[in-house]
Amino acid sequence: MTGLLTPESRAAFDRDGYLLVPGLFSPGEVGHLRAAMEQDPAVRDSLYERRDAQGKATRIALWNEAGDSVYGLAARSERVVHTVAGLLEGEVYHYHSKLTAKEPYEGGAWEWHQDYGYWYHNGCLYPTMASVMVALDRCTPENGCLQVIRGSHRAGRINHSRGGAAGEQVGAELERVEQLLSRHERVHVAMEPGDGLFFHGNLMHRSDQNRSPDRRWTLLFCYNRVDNAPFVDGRQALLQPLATVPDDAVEQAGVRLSDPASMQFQVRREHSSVPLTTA
Ligand SMILES: O=C(O)CCC(=O)C(=O)O
Repeated sequence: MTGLLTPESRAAFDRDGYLLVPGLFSPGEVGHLRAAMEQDPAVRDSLYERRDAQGKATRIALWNEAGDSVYGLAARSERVVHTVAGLLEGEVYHYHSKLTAKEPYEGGAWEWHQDYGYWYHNGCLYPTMASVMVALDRCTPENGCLQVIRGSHRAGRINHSRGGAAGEQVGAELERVEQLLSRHERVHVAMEPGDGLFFHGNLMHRSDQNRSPDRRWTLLFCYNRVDNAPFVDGRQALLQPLATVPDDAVEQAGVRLSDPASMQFQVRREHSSVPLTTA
């Protein structure tokens, strides 16, 4: 099963480490996803903040179980899951999902990192892992769209550490990031609501502060290959079968919220009390 892939897009992912799929979700579907994120009390109650090097906070909510909410169905939709399985060349399961929220003028930066730079420490042996970023709002260089270093996934995993230039965040070794930037193109990935960015676990990425009046929220669905399940127990999701749903499930569900008891939201001490904006 290859989902939305063609031989050309498959080759582009291998070369670049990412693949942008315009209109992965329709305007109606992304409307449901956005409304669910704005209304779901479980999402709001689990939001926490990560300060960047300049002390500006970017906000995140994270849950391990995909579940039956409209955003769980999107994470389980055939178009997404089969595409990720095609890119990673094997059966995948849902690793976790996240909302990353940058409020107008307030939202902080994400410092350079690779997702596998974190996930390695959760006991995943291989970088056969990928994320799908779905734009809930328009994402532009001004409001802090994702930036990627094209082809950087081919450098393999780079060491990450907390603090210093990464603020409260865990950032990649800067000397290596600079070397990557001197050899590869840095791309600002502008996205319209509903666009999907598939990217490899070793792709180096970051995003700037939101210095604009426009909110920037994105949903991220993350996957691991079934044969790469963590070899240690931790708070991250262990292997669970991923039941895919037909592509029309998202439209059919409407603004269906989560059942927090079964979703395993991560709640942190540094819970965010700042009110959320609605777009
Ligand atoms: O939302 C963003 O700009 C980046 C989020 C990210 O890189 C992450 O959650 O690992």
